[in-house]
Amino acid sequence: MKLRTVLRSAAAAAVVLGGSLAVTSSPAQAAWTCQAGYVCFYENANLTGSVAVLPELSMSSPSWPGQAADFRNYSYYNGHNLNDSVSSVINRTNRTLWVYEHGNFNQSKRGRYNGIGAGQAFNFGHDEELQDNRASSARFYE
Ligand SMILES: [Ca+2]
Repeated sequence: MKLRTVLRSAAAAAVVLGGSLAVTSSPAQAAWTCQAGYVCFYENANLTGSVAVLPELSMSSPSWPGQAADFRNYSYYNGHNLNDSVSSVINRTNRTLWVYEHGNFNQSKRGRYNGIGAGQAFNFGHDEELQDNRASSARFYE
């Protein structure tokens, strides 16, 4: 009797999971798939949590200057501010993206930075590199 109950609830859980996968089409939801030509920043590691897609860093956008000098001006889809909160990023452009610890690309302050290669997904927080929850600006620069 007890075993049957467990099996029934497991089946119900599988149905619920299948239903949520079918409607994953909005960036407001977890596991947003970053589109080709865009850079997507995520609030949590491994490209999870809320996402921010900055038009300034997306070549397919008309507002492309290739840089975002101050992450305080951006938010994720959940409304949280981008500054000092990014944990992972995927660069789906064909150029290297540079992410900096301070605003204005570390130009007025020494800080850490990381280069994110074309097509690369990256978790911040490696030794000696830009730490988790510290990114404050980003740009393409060759
Ligand atoms: Ca974070």
